[in-house]
Amino acid sequence: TVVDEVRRATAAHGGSLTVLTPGEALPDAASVRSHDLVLLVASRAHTRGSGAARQVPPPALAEQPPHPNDPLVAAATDGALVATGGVADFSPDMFVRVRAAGTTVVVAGAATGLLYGLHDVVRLGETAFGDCDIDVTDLPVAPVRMLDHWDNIDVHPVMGQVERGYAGGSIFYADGRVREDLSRVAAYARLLGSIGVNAVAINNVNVHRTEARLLTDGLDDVARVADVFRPHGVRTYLSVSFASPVVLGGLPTSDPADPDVQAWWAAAADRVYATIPDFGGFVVKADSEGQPGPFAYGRDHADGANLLARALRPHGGTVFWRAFVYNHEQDWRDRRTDRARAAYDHFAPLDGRFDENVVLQVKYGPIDFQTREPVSPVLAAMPRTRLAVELQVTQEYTGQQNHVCYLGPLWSQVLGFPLAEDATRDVARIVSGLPGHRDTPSGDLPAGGITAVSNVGDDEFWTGHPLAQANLYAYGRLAWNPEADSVALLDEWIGLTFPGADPRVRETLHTLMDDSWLTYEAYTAPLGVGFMVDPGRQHYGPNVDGYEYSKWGTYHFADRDGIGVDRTVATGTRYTGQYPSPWRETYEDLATCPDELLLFFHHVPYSHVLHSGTTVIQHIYDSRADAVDVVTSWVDAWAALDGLVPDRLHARVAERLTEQVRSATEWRDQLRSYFFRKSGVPDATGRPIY
Ligand code: GCW
Repeated sequence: TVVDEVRRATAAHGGSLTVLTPGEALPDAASVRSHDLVLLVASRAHTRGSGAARQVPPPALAEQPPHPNDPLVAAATDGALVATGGVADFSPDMFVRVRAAGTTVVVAGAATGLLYGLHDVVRLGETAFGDCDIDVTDLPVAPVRMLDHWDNIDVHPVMGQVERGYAGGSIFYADGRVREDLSRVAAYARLLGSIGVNAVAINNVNVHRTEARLLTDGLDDVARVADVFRPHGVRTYLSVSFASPVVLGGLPTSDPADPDVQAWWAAAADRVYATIPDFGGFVVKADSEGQPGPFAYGRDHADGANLLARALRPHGGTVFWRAFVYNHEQDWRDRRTDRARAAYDHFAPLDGRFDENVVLQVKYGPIDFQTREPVSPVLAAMPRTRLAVELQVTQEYTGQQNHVCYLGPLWSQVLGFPLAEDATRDVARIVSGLPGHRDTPSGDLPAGGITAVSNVGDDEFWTGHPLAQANLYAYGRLAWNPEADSVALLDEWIGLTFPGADPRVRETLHTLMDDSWLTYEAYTAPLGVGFMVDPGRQHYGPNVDGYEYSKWGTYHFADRDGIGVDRTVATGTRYTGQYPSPWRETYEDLATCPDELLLFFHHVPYSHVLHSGTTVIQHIYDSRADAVDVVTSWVDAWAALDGLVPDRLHARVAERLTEQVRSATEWRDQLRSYFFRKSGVPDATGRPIY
């Protein structure tokens, strides 16, 4: 009867109705026209074994046979459907799920909403078919929810194939080209669709020679990848080199003001869209860590971004332009230059100058994906610019997928941080174009989205450390709903990944993972000071002075008396002045600066007493030792799950935990010994120092 209602409503709106038979694939977004309706009759069987993050990807929804007794009706309309009780005004990704008269109905305004609604049912499993009446409306907060892949086609001599990748080679490329067999990409695409990710950039932002050609000679291959992502609501993007007109086009310049350069980009974009009509756009790292950019021609980053935006504009494409621009050739003797200031200094003055189809992509912190950083002040400084916040799912600075480090709580904190408008507008609202004060009319606030660097590779478990899958899962779910509880999302992931497992599996995973980010922080660089990682080992493991006398602008300034970076307006680099009130005052004043960011903002003596009541030096000693005890206890906890989870997965996690204990111990001993040797202050607990 619901089907009949839907059929009547469709006819009333002049649409045609398609009923998919089980086994048929879902339509892609482009094929559902206004007033058309697509119904898929699915069933309880579709909810089984479809964990979004399982080691062996689940079969597609439509591949499973229907169960005749448990109807699920999913409907896509253009908006004014009333069959389920007055639902109207769908945005494309929105869906409504209703349980009435023994039938579960998913209604959406477009094929993507339908897809998300079906995945929602899969996630819920039996609950979606329960007796209780449910009526749920859901839609994502951020319009773009993107994953960036730092994948190279060629294997880079230092970085490997995937820059900062800890899960083997690329799922996209092998043998110097896009893979013939894209079945792994198809499984990944389905996984991304299931967590609401709707955009993917498929190559490294450091665009090397071979990869630059994806934009030209490689287009047919990129189109094959886009074909695989499309049915799952995911649009494909490319990272491009700003120097493409020179490198690929043979022009003498890439100057944004040069008409030949403009024409080259326009023609390049025309070719892309002739091959891939729904291509997403470009991601650009310019004038950053050696990548070419507009500075070479005396132009600024609005000139640079708009050049590309104007080429994409006629086709509906977007430029994601990264704000990660700083001087990577700094003299460590120079105490006035502060890398934390760089993005704001470069970009805040350009607010209002970017074209409508430019999104400025800002790392969550002012430095570089550290375990603990304050939120970037750029996100509060550009109200007339579309902004996206960039997170790092790949664990470059958080244990490189050897360490258990569940990042959901870090991202919740970033997305929920009330940065702007008198601390009423959080980061998620800023990047989604929502006002802070809830009584402020939304007007036309610019919206960008949420982006992150992916952590998958061709590894058997996708992410190297099997538990790192939870980070990918939580990223998508938080980008959809930044207010979701990150531990509840972890719980959801556990349920989908280990369906029907012994309750001890769930319990143990919570023990290991809930606070693992804080545990990781507690044995690595203290109190927000950052780095202390080993430059010779790709940032893995401790090396307190590893970057202290280098050109990279990341210093801790520890001497015999104290440690930390003075970023105050009063006596330091004036970085705190980049924040709106109340944050500039909060961070400026030692009395209000939170402990966990103390050394990011202030240089203090080791005897400085934290709000927690302990001194800085004793905190360094204690947390490092306590954290290693915690990690050590995980080994036995995990061992007890032998036989309760798949054997290979058990073995892989056990192996990584052994390495985590070894590495955490090294961190503990190097930091405790280093600071004892610097300060001469003994550890009050008398635990060993070397
Ligand atoms: O954190 C740094 C990484 C680089 C990376 C860069 C960036 C892709 O160490 O590997 O380059 O950030 O974000 O561009």
